[in-house]
Amino acid sequence: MTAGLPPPAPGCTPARVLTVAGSDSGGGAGIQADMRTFALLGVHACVAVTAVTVQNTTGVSGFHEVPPEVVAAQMESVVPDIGVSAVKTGMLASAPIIESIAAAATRLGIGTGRGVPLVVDPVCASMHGDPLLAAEALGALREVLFPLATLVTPNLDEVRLLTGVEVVDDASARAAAAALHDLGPRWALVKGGHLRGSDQSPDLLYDGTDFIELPAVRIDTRDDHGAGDTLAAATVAALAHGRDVPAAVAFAKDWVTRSLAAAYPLGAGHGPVNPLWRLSRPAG
Ligand code: PXL
Repeated sequence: MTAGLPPPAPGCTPARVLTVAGSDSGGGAGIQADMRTFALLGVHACVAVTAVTVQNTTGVSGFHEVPPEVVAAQMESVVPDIGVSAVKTGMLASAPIIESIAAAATRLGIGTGRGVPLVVDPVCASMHGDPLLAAEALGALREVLFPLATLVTPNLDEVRLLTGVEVVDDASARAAAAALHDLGPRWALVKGGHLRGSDQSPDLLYDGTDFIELPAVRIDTRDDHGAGDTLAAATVAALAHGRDVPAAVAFAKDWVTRSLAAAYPLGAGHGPVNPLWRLSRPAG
């Protein structure tokens, strides 16, 4: 399936996307993860930076927020000029940044029912538990951004923070998907990758009517930094190539599973998932 997305012909303008996200100085997650996957999947990515994190493979020691109006200005600058056919949000840091993004998205025709699909990866904390979103910003995420989202892609910790539902089995995963969908997105994806004690990593996709199960074998690696970003970025790339949401998510699930299988150790902590497996031919 990953053979999937057609490469752009030389000299031809590829599909364009926008990522609204934070920078990871270690190069594993955030914008840097998004850009790797976007490039390998043949889309041109514009960037609206929300925050500059200071981090390495052992954790996040701090971050500097971009002023909310500058986040919106980046979006306003690139979207009318370059044109984008799908948008992703990742680390958003604060409620004022979320509100500014939602207002800009509405002005620019981004979001469910507006023409340009919006994938919201509700990043709350790093894999080490370091906060990447102010606790008081959860309400803004739920109330302002989720209703605009075509798809939301929380992991199980984010599901608990956003809905109060603790996912432990299939029934609670369905309850969580329904609670997420009630917050307004067109589709909700509950990612099972953080399910404890399982050799499976099942995801569950829900549109308010049908549950779609996306099974996958768990790849047992400590080098999984940037997995969530990579899944959402691959989904956005597939949407930009014209796939519908279930097909885009299925494509992305396969992409991230292969990228986890190819992950490499780095530094003293957690290495990144590795979409560079796609470059299997030697250069030259
Ligand atoms: O993987 C979530 C994420 C997103 N964005 C940034 C991050 C992280 C996790 O550490 O640092 C900037």
